[in-house]
Amino acid sequence: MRTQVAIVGAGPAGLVLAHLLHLAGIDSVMLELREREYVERRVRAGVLEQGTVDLLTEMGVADRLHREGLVHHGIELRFDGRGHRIPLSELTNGRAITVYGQQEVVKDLIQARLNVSGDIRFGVSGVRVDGLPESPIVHFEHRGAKHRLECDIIAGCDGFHGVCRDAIPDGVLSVFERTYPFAWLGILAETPPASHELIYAAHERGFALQSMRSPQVSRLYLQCNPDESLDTWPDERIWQELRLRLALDDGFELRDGPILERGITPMRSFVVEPMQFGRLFLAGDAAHIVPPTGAKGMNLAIADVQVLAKALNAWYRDRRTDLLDAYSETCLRRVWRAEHFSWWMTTMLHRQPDADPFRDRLQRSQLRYVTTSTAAATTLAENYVGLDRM
Ligand code: RFL
Ligand code: PHB
Repeated sequence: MRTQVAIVGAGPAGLVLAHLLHLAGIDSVMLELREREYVERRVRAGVLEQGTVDLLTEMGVADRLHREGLVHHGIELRFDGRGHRIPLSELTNGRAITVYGQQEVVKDLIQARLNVSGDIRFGVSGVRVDGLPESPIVHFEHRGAKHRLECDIIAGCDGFHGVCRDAIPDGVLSVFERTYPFAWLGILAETPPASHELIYAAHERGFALQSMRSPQVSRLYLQCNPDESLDTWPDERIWQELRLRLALDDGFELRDGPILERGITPMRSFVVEPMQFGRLFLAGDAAHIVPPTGAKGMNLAIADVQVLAKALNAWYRDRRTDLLDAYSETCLRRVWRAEHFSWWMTTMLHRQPDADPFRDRLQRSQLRYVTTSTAAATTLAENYVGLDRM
C-alpha cells in the first residue's frame, strides 16, 4: 500500500491535516488506534481561537460550528469574592473566542473526510514507524490483517502517548518539561451555565472554572491533587466545592444537575525540539503539551498542521523545501508563546500546595494588576484569543 502522507492519529491535528491536504489534492491515509465512536465521544477542550474558527470556516467544515458554537467576547476572573470582566473583543480589535466542544470539531471533521471518501482507518493496532529519516514506512494491523504503508511523509499526530515521537532516535530531541503539583477534576453536567461567559476563579481552596458546551450543558473544573481518585469526589462534594470556590460576596447561584461525564487530568508543560526528523513531522500533543488553563492545546495542534499543510503543498507543487525545512522553527515560535501564556495563567490562578505567603502576595498583586490595568488585561486578551497565524 502507498500514499503521499501517512497520518498517525485522528485527533484535531490529524483530521485537520487530512482535510487540508485533500483540498490541495494531496493523498493521505489516516490510522487511528481507537474506534470512531470512542474518538467522537472523548470530552476535552472547548475553546476555539478566532484563527481556528477562521481556518475551519475556510475549509468548509464549520456550518454546524457557526450554528451551535457560542461566541464569547469576554471572560471573567474571579477572586476575593468579586468578579472582574476582561473584555476580550474590546481589547483585541473585535476578536472573539468560540465555545464548541473538541468532540464536535472531531465529529464534523470525520464526517467531512467520509463525505469525500477519505481513507481513515479506525481501530488499528501495532503502528510502527520505520525507514527514518528518508524512506518512511508505517507498519500496522487492521481488522486482523497486517499492512505496510509506504509514503513520502509521516505526520505524527498521535498525541502525547503516541508512538511517533518515540520513533526518533535517542539524542535527536531536546525535551523541556514541567509538571505541576495539582490536577483538574472536570465534569460535564446537565445544567444551564450559571454565567454566559467563562469564569476563572482563584480561591484559597484552589482554582475553579465554569465553562459550558451549550445553553443546557455546563463544563466545570476544580483544582485537585494529582494523585486523587474520583472515588473521593461524590457528586455532592463536587457541587459544594464548586459553590465555595465560585462564590461572590453579593451572591452567586450554581444549580446542580446530573453529571454526564467526569475525569481527572494531570497538568504539565512539555515541548520537544525539533518537531521534525527527516520525513517525520510531529504535530499537536505529540510534540507539546500545555496546562489547560490558557485553553491553547487544541488550537496549537491545529495551528501546527496549518503550517505543515502549507509546507507540503509548496513541496509537492513547486518542489520547494524551504517551508518544510523551517516547519519546526515556525511552529515552535507559536508553541513557546502558548507555553508561556499557559504557564502564566496557571501560576496566577492556582493554589500552590505548599503555602508560601510571599508567592500568595505576588499572585494577588498580579490578579489585581491584570484586572485594573488596560495594558495588562490586553496582554491576557490578545494571547487568549490567539495571536495571528503563520
Ligand atoms: P489528540 O487529540 O490526543 O489525538 C491523538 C490521536 O492519536 C491517537 N493515537 C494513535 N493512533 C494510532 N496509533 C497509535 N499508536 C496512537 N496513539 C494515539 C489517539 O487515539 C488520538 O485519537 O491530539 P491532537 O490532535 O494533537 O490534539 C490535541 C488536543 O486534543 C489537546 O491539546 C486538547 O484537548 C487540550 N485541551 C484544550 N485545548 C484547547 O485548545 N482548548 C481547551 O479549552 C482545552 N481544554 C484540553 C482541555 C485537554 C484536556 N484534557 C482532558 C487533556 C481540557 C482538558 C480537560
Ligand atoms: C472547556 O470548556 O473545556 C475549557 C475552557 C477553558 C479552559 C479549559 C477548558 O481554559
